[in-house]
Amino acid sequence: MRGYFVVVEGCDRSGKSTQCERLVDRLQSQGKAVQLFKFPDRTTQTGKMIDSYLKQSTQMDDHAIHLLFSANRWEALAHMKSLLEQGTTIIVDRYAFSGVCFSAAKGLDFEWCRQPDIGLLTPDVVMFLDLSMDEAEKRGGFGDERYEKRDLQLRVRQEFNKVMDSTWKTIDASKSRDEVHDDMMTVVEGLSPNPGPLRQDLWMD
Ligand code: Z5A
Ligand code: MG
Repeated sequence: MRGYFVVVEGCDRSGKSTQCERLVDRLQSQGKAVQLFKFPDRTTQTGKMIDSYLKQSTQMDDHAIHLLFSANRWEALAHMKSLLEQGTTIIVDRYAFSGVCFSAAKGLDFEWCRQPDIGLLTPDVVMFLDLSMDEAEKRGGFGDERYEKRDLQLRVRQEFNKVMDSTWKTIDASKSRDEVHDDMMTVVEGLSPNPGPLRQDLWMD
């Protein structure tokens, strides 16, 4: 059987990276084949350009950086696909949904933003870690990265409301780390035992 494709989305500081790592560790400790992916993947050539942009070392046109974030996902596609087909579950920390929501929140056209990611793999489930801006700011405040600003983050949250559909699982990220982890495990354990063929049709409807 193929692996599951699990995406974790959410606003800044909601605990995505913390929880993705915990999910991978827990599932691996159960003897399952699981691998973590994170977007942006800052280690590749496109990822290095994205990293430099986020750290405000370089400037870039909003459209150009949007396309780079998308390219960063396309370059991982073959690897993700082959793992899934071999039966490895992948836990993905941010995906195309972040891509659209951040760029649309900056003012780019929503439909234009979706175009470059059309035809990527479609996740089996998206978990949205929901956290208010006030709660997020209690977690250490914002750093120096480009998008770590309150007004932009509030607009990103509104854009997420547009991309999420009834299949998304909203997780209350204000709970303790253990409680959030348990809620996420419940979602993963509830995935269909027979997920059907891998779908490479994101936003093709
Ligand atoms: N971006 C984009 O524009 N286009 C795209 O296509 C993609 C991304 C894919 C960098 O992403 C930026 O890229 C991001 C979106 C944009 N800009 N912003 N904002 P990133 O994923 O690399 O960002 P990050 O640096 O990892 O931050 P993050 O993802 O927002 O944080 P997080 O992963 O959700 O949270 P965390 O690091 O796990 O936890 C944050 C802190 O809270 C940390 O101190 C934890 O110990 C603490 N924490 C975690 N859980 C809890 C609970 N339950 N209680 C209390 N404290 C907690
Ligand atoms: Mg993170």
